Amino acid sequence: MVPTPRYAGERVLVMGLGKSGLSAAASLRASGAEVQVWDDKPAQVQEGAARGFSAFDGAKMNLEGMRAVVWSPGIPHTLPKAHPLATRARAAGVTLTCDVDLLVEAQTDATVVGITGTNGKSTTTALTAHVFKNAGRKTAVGGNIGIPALELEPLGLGGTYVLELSSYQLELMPHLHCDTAVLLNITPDHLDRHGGLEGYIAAKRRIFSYQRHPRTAIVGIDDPHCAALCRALRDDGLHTVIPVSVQGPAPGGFHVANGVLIDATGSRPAEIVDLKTIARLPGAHNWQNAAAVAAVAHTHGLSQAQLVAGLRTFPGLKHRQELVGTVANVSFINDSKATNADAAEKALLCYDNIYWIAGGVAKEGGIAPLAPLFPRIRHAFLIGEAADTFADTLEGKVPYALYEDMESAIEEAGEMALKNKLPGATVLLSPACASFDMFKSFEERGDRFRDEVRELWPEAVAQ
Ligand code: UMA
Repeated sequence: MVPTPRYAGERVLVMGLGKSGLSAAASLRASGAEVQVWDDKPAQVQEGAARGFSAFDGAKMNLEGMRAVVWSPGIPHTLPKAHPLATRARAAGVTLTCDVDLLVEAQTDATVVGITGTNGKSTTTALTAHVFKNAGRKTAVGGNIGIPALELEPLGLGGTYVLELSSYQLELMPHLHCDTAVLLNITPDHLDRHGGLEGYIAAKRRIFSYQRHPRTAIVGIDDPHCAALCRALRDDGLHTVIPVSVQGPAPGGFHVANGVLIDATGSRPAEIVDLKTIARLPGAHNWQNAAAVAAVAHTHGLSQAQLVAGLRTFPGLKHRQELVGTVANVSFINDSKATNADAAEKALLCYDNIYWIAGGVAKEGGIAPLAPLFPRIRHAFLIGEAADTFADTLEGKVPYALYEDMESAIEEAGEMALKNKLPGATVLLSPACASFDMFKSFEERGDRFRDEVRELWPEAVAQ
């Protein structure tokens, strides 16, 4: 646990008792703060009580003299409608902050690498941390990736925190100071929370605020929003800007050409590694992640050999094109994190001869945007609420069948793939849907996929 001694003897309210709130409350209490907590869900108030935190009704609580409100990032505080407690706190002049801010405020001697972007931030964060740890650096990884910041170890001087930062967290970080800040890409997301695309971009841009030496800004330049931001950062002259691209050269930065990662920071571009030879980093989206990691490693003095060793040994993340196993040349891939068509597209692009398990609670537009990739799909196995609509979209283009449960879909998909013996055949769970009609979360859906594959084909092994 990271202690937060600056709050010793101060009154602090922790709003929201999910993962981040509970860990913030624990750190603050252990550091001598007078902690009050609140959550709008009675079950979470009880969870707090079970850990010894007394809840004060947020609607009635006296906020005068409160040092800060540690706000859970998922709770709207401004848009689409400000939570009344946020409005009251601001009126009383109390700062809204979040657990990650408390970490960077407490660990000023440690190095902070912050990573954001609409897509790929979890993989880039995990990969950066893996490369650093593999090179023997004292490293801790957390933030939006699912590990609350204050649950990490105190690292102090010589340590590096690799933090995934969401747009929600970036808005709640008055003490943010990344030594190295990475912005991978921007496509419209969470627009209701930020009042539109401009607000979302402004939140992402905050990652470059108050940076400390070497003030390195690593920016993916393959979308127009980030390309414009990269130019603006170069123009301001305050940052060391390193561009990253998988679509073309990135002078002074890192790019990927035909799968080969290239360092163009020196006088002559130098090839680092052919990413096509690294099975755990499939697809152009992962190459962008790898190029950003190369830029971070370069900034922090890692050698090319250390970078490549880390890239090659990265075990990958669960539920993101996770290779569950291979049976007689058929690969079983768990991409349960793909909760929309955009994310499923990234996986469909990586494989040929796909036996595709899809469905759940569809997003607007369904799978229609994926039509150019339909020729890669040998058969679709549809589940959940969206099955009928997806069937309409696939009609006449891709053979399909509907299933009551995911287990039957997995069994049929695997049997068909094994019988057809097509080269590079892949049974791919990449649902293009949220999971809530059949599962508690995308994690539960992915865990069930992995368990079922291993039960049906115990010989499936992930190399
Ligand atoms: N709550 C209220 N009032 C409300 C709404 C919620 O009291 O009006 C309470 C809920 O009852 C619940 C708590 O707030 O008890 C939940 O807080 P939270 O949503 O911030 O969730 P945490 O469990 O604290 O998880 C947060 C991040 N969640 C969000 O940003 C939504 C996690 O990111 C992060 O991993 C975790 O902190 C640790 O840092 C998740 C996420 O979905 C993965 N992030 C979004 C994304 O990636 O797109 C931004």
